[in-house]
Amino acid sequence: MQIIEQITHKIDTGDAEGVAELTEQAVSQNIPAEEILNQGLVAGMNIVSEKFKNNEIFIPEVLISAKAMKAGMAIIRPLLAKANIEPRGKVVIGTIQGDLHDIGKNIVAMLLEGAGFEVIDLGADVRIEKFVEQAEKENADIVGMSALLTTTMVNMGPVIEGLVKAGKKEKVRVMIGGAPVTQAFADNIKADGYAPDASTAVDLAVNLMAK
Ligand code: B1M
Repeated sequence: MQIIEQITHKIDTGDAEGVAELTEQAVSQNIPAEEILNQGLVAGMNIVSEKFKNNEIFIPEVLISAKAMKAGMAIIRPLLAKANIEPRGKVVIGTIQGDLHDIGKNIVAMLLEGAGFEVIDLGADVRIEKFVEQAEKENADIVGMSALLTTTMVNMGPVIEGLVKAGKKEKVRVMIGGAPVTQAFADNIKADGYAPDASTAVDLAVNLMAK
């Protein structure tokens, strides 16, 4: 089995130590960090997602795999972030209020950093008001919100309304994503952009900065 496939397998089986070890090995073999992320780590999490959906595994197993995913991400994060470059823009990002899913958001944050953005990561379950406060405090160019639940994506619209009320919407662009989010939903809540995956999120952020 190739090393990347082994990483995928270790995510699936929730072996954090194994993932860390193999990720180190892949890095030392000069396999590009983006390849390790997309073909190895994310591919593993996709298998886990599918099994969870089909009731083949349950929350404890998913958490163990999520921990393994984080072990691998910690190793490649510094490689994705380019040092000493003028930031392309400042992004305040977080998972929306009520929602604890942070794996996808972390990947988006990591790739944005890698593409030269300064990223302020507010974490998960971020209050609606906190997005507005932090956008103002950090003088953000972009606010990025992630939601994985149909019950929490509805909290994204009020953030945009909060930015409008605070007189910030003219300056700040809002981008959203996460499994249940769609372009139609983004249009409906008047977000400036939606991205279905982390690579598209980077392209979107670059385009939003040009506007
Ligand atoms: Co949860 N969960 N979960 N879960 N969980 C889902 C989302 C679910 C679809 C599973 C299912 O039932 N089929 C379902 C939601 C159903 C719905 O709302 N329609 C669900 C549920 C129901 C729940 C709980 C309610 C379960 C319970 O307690 N009964 C509970 C909710 C807790 C809460 O948040 N309040 C819960 C809990 C959990 C865990 C804690 C066990 C764990 C999260 C661990 C963590 O994140 N630290 C978990 C996980 C892991 C999942 C699944 C299996 C995988 C999510 C994931 O990490 N995917 C998920 C099933 C699924 O999505 N098919 C599921 C991998 C990740 C790389 O993809 O996050 O989509 P994703 O991110 C992508 C894109 O969406 C995009 O780029 C990323 C990378 O390409 N993207 C953006 C994401 N954010 C973006 C932002 C952008 C742009 C793009 O701009 C800013």
